[in-house]
Amino acid sequence: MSLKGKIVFITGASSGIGAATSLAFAAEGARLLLAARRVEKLAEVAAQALERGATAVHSIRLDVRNHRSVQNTIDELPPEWADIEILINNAGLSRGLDKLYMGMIDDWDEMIDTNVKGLLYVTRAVVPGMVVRGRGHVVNLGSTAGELTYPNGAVYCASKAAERAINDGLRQDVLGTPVRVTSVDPGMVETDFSLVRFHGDGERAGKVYKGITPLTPEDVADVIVWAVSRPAHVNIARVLLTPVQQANSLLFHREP
Ligand code: NDP
Ligand code: 8X3
Repeated sequence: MSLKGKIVFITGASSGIGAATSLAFAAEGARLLLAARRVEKLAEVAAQALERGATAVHSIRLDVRNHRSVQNTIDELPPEWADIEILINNAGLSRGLDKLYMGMIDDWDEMIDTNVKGLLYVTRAVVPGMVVRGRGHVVNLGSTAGELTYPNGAVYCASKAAERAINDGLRQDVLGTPVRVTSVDPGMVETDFSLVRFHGDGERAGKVYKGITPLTPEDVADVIVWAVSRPAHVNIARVLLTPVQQANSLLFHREP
């Protein structure tokens, strides 16, 4: 299925997987609606996207945790941007790596508000239009963390287990419409993810990828573009992808 001229809404487009996915859709000639809180980073991605071949780009400052602002943003889109055809629910983060009984409540709130409630708010604002128009595809970013919980990561893992349940539930609830729903579930991808998790501690973040060739954000973007470009009657329910040196969220082979 050609993606040329299709309106793709990507949350968390300012960094990592979201930025790479924006550029991958740009190369297909899509029209990109990019959202994140850091608009200066979005502007850089937007410029690169136009160079790569995006038909048009519209950037929005958006915090997905704010329900009212998510709904208003979608309701007030310029008419030429209103008919979103592909939604990439990518905005997300981890905070902390602590025993559950020692965890920081603020970290928990931020993960659940972003990864679960934010994803729900965006979905609730965008999918009704897809159903009415009779076309659409939602791609949610899950994780290996959503299918196997690892020590000290219970709340992040729970947020991705919730994503998995929401992905499956949405697919059931749009049955009978042409809307498609896919979860893309990566293992370890080298992005700012670990830097954010450790509140800016670069040394600690670097150790996460030690002795491993991690996935790149482009590897994940590739899978997302593949899933949405299948023929209209094909729904890819879920794709789990890991580095070769990762078997699941607990088991790694690290080179010395
Ligand atoms: P990055 O930190 O590189 O990117 C995260 C993106 O999410 C940023 O663009 C950030 O934008 C955005 N974001 C965070 N909070 C909000 C918010 N409240 N409102 C709007 N945007 C927000 O990490 P990744 O690219 O790695 O993460 C992207 C997704 O992939 C996440 O859902 C993550 O859980 C998932 N994932 C990552 C894996 C990995 O190993 N890296 C593996 C599996 C899944 P800004 O700060 O500008 O708002
Ligand atoms: C991100 C991958 O293993 O760091 O979802 O949780 S992991």
